[in-house]
Amino acid sequence: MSARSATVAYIGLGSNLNDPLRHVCLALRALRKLPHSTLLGHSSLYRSNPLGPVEQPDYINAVAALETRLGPRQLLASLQGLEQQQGRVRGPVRWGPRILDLDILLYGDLELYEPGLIIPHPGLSQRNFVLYPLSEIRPDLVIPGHGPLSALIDSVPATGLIRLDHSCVSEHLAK
Ligand code: A4P
Ligand code: MG
Repeated sequence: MSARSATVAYIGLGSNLNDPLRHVCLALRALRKLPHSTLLGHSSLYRSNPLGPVEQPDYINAVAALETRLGPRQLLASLQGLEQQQGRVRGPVRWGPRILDLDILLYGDLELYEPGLIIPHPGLSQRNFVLYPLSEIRPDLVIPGHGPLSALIDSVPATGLIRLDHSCVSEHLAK
């Protein structure tokens, strides 16, 4: 890998199939071990109402801050690798239920609009299950192209979003 300076990226985690709490916890553990990267921290876990066209279970969501020397494409490929390792099968339905979804929400100040990779993530500014966990770890964040996170929060109610008192304890991971 060519030398690249470290950038702080924010990763959105979501799961609503096959013990979602466990899958989000496993994904946080996997992010901790991601090459060329350091997990700086993560939000609480949240339960959220599903956004999407099909009837599906509630989601567990969280946001992680990752300092990384991976470029945006390398990071996306690594995250998709983690999704696959945890058994994600891409179904035909967009926004359908999934074992694990890892989205790049932000990558430093980067604004990118390319086939297969859009940063900031296009749903970020309207999704309470992204904005509230993000503000838990970086309330002062300014979102490229959108402005202060605090202003976005003011315009998006926390309807259906519940912060969980759940830490990813080892017996849960050991299952
Ligand atoms: N892609 C483009 N930009 C990005 C990015 N910044 N990060 C591309 C990650 N991927 C990005 O994603 C489809 C394609 O998006 C990828 O191949 C990648 O090249 P996917 O994960 O295969 O499919 P998807 O997740 O079903 O589609 P999409 O449009 O990314 O959906 P979202 O936006 O991820 O939403 N409700 C609740 N409560 N909580 C959730 O977490 N998540 C979704 C999925 C729907 N409803 C939800 C939740
Ligand atoms: Mg996705």
